Amino acid sequence: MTLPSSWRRAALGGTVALACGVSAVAGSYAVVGDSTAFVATTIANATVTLAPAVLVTFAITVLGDLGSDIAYLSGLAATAAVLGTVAGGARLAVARRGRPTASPVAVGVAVAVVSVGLSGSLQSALGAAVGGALVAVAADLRETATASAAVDDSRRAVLSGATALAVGVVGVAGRRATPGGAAGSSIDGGAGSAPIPEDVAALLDEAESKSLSVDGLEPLVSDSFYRVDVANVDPDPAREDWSVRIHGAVAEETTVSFSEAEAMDHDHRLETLRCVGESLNGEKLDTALWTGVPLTAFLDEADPQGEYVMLRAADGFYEEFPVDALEDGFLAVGMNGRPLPRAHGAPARALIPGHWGEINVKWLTEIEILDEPATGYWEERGWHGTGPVETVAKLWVENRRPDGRIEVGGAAYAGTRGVERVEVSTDGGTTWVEAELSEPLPGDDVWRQWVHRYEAEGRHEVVVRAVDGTGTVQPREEAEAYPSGPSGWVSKTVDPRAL
Ligand SMILES: Nc1nc2c(c(=O)[nH]1)N[C@H]1C(S)=C(S)[C@@H](COP(=O)(O)O)O[C@H]1N2
Ligand SMILES: [Mo]
Repeated sequence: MTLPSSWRRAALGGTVALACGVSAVAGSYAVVGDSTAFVATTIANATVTLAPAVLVTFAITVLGDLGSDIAYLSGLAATAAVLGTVAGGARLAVARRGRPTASPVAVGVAVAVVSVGLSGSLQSALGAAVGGALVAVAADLRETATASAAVDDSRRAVLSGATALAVGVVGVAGRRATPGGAAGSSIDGGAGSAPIPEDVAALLDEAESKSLSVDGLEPLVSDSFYRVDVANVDPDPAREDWSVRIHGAVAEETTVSFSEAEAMDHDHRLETLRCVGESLNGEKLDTALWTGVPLTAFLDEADPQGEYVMLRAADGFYEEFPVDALEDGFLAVGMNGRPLPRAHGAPARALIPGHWGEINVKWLTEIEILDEPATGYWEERGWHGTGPVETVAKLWVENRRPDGRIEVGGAAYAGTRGVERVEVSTDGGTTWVEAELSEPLPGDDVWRQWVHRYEAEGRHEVVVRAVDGTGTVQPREEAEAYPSGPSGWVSKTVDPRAL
């Protein structure tokens, strides 16, 4: 069966256009990498901002990292479709004027214009233009053989697709190979291997020596720290350009630049963060050693007059809470002895002890003091995550010891109330014993580890619960993360024969 030639033309045009779009996205990536100047950033971030709240909640609580990957991929696809449509339009317009040889130029110009609009970056747009134009060149190559039109069309389509693929591979591989490229810049904030200051090293050593040695249990300073980002592509503000503005209901509006913050006396604080959107036994709970400046250092000068505060960030994120919580707040510029990594809010983020992770605003740009309460990003989507964290004991590992005993362990966290003890039941909650706890770390807002070792033959149910520093037992009522954080006691069936 042969298709009418007009259909074939249209199919070819569509394929070439889409290939132009894919190649344009790859071309931009090759030049600017995983930065906010990447041409897909605007649309990728808009997919999250504009998505219905239920979808975002589902993506975060159920899909987790997969959810953000899907959101990012849809952003890439949508950008390729937009740029592809632009490229296809340019090719059609040129063909109508009977000058098909001008098509790569037309595609390049059209893609460049739209890409500048999307990314605000000439470099990024140039990369996109070259990517798109290369496919147009491949598609417009004159045939040498006297093949039939049908064969020729499919050859052009394959050639366009292959060119897009090649640009994609070169773009991604090229970025990965460059030291300043996508992979490198997000990991150490460009710090390289500068020596860790002595007082920081001492605290890290202390955390290491107090960590329980339990196979599979993360140490007290987390090896890998969880991430929650509303943007698909994180901001990457340069330190020289960064400042935080304290304004609104203040006696004196104040702006603090990075070098001013840097010049102030620095503290080091061990502090734990926990996301309200995690599952009951989830792992969005981590601890780091943060370096920075107490927020009072600049708040005193501004002299807040209102009862509430809104923190705003470079990614468009914003969270509101009672101003009192700022008193113990911290502006962190370092993490575990290194400059704060991009993923965790470089160059500076807020840390508000004892509160759910969400008000620990990353890439902080504004502290706005308010007279009236307002609604933050997550609260607009139905969450209640601006207050103090709930108490939780996690059951993260089950091991068989060399001596044959069973070993269960995890972490427990109760914010600034502290963890007084962790209780374990190995009979489904009938009887309880106290678990062994890690020695407390310095700091008012840090987790503890727990471990319990015992003899068991048959399958049994292990249940854990923490008791906070006020003597209050972790609530037993079960609840999903949405809207106020997960609740209940973690329990697991342990089968000694399977360990
Ligand atoms: N600017 C900004 N700050 C943010 C977020 C964000 O998406 N953007 N996520 C918040 C949430 S929901 C949590 S739980 C913590 C997570 O911090 P982390 O990514 O460093 O672990 O950051 C908070 N601060
Ligand atoms: Mo969170």
